[in-house]
Amino acid sequence: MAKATFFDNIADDSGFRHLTVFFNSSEPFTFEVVSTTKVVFTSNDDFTMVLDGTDFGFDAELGLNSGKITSATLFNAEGDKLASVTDFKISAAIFHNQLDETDTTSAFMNLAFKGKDVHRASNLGDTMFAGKGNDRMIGGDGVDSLFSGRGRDKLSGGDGGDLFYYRKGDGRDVILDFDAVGGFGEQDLVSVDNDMVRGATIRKSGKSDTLVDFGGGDSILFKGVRPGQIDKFDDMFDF
Ligand SMILES: [Ca+2]
Ligand SMILES: [Ca+2]
Ligand SMILES: [Ca+2]
Repeated sequence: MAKATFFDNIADDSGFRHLTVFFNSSEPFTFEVVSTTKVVFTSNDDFTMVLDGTDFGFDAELGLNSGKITSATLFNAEGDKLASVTDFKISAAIFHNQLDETDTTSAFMNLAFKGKDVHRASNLGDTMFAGKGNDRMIGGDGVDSLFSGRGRDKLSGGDGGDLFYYRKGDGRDVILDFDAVGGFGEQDLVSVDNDMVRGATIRKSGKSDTLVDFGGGDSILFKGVRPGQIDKFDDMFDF
């Protein structure tokens, strides 16, 4: 189970920044094998990602070619800790191959977050991806963007109007603290395909919850929300 923790806002204006920039082969970075247990990646704007692990081996042609990565810590140019990912184990060689092959930002995250993870936001607006598996995502203050992905996920946005991204096949998710009433800066929203919204049914679940069922095994349970508080075209749309 990976644990991802954000200490400071790592997103830039595009919303997808430094946790991913290292893993995008279009972005220049350098890396140094400090020891058999430590590798440091440095981006062109001097952010660093420290990978800790075991038995790292390096080959001049193949690059990082052996060992396991067990934690990743991200720092800004001033050395402030921005985020950490711990409690996982991925092959350094597989990870390194992904760096060469992928044109996406998500090689590391696909590998590290494929199981059951816990993602915890900072008190600024964070963008978090949980990938596959039955994950737990915990937002903080600010506008958080939660991409919970496949699996039965348990989600909390925390204070502030948060954005929950939901796609076909994402499974039976639960939002523990959805604010459907809103008020300035507090309204939470679900981004979901407009066709899915049109086909959705809304019903009461248990004593005080609301189930929005998209069919095909896809649903969101809104804990502590009454059915009358969910206007599907107001709380849920594709954005
Ligand atoms: Ca996951
Ligand atoms: Ca899910
Ligand atoms: Ca919220």
